[in-house]
Amino acid sequence: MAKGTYVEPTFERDTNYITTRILRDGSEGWPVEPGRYRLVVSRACPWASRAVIVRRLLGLEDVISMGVCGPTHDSDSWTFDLDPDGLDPVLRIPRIKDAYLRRDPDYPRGITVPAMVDVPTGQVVTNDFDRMTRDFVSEWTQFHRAGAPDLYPEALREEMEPVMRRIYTEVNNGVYRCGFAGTQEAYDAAYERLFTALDWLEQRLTGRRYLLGDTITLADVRLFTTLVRFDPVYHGHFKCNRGKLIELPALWGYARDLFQTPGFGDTVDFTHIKRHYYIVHSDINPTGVVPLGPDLAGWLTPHGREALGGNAFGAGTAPGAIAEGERVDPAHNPAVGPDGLVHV
Ligand SMILES: N[C@@H](CCC(=O)N[C@@H](CS)C(=O)NCC(=O)O)C(=O)O
Repeated sequence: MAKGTYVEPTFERDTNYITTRILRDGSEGWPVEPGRYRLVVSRACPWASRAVIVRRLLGLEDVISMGVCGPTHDSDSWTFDLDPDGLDPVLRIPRIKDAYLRRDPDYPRGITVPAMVDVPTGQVVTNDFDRMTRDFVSEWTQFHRAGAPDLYPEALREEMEPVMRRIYTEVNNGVYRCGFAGTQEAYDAAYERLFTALDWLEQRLTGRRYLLGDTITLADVRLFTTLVRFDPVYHGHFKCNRGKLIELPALWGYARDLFQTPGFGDTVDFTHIKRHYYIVHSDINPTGVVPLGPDLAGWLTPHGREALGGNAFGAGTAPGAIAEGERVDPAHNPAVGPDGLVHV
């Protein structure tokens, strides 16, 4: 999101991306090639977390490496402060901004995650989160693991697109519209829009296991990253407080169902999430105090959604082990064990 938007009456997201695509036919200059690209993320960021989840669901870890920035970027850039020497071990840079400047020395827009970086040249190829995950699905097919789910099934696309669109504008972005509203009127309108959409989703998910029916799709990944942040951050920090996620029975059951599904909860770092929002957004939380709650124990409780039928991976299988360097710190997510997996 662009700097300075905080004081605008109505929050506007910077959606000007570097839109170059990494394609099988290499027609935009960057071909699909195992080992060539590095996905740079922050586990705090909901948009980056989509890419983290999709990469794991599809089993692309061995072909696209991942660099993880610390949760509290400064006004300049996300940094690799979690790495021992403050440098990304592959790109050998301290800030993701450096990869943006390699691509364009006068890069004028927000330095955002997720970003796909070309390792040989050190340049950002794309930071278009929407296209990125779609391309993981359609362009990297040859490198998907055996048993990878079809996250964008041909037969469901027509129904999926408006659902994903509404989730993006009303929910993923809707929470930010509440949080960064600069006037009472803008906030009131944003709050109405958000909870209207959550009521729609509560209804939709009452009779369906997943958003599009019996198996997970990209639409579920997109909704999950907002839901998992709702009670820890959006309810308080962004004033999305008509109620908590845990008070919406279908959405809460659905969120727990996904959380307990390999590839979802095992990517979540609650500590990074809370530190990012409460510390970085000093405009709306000037003290920088990070709340201790909420109690996260509920994420592991039975969700009962099996009764709706369906199965997350359809004809496929769940992703397996997580490489040691990619595990979420168990101190940051009470559901993960030392192997990085969620244990129900
Ligand atoms: N800008 C993208 C999503 C990416 C994004 O906004 N990432 C945030 C973190 S959650 C970011 O990197 N912000 C840094 C900044 O704006 O300085 C969008 O249009 O939705």
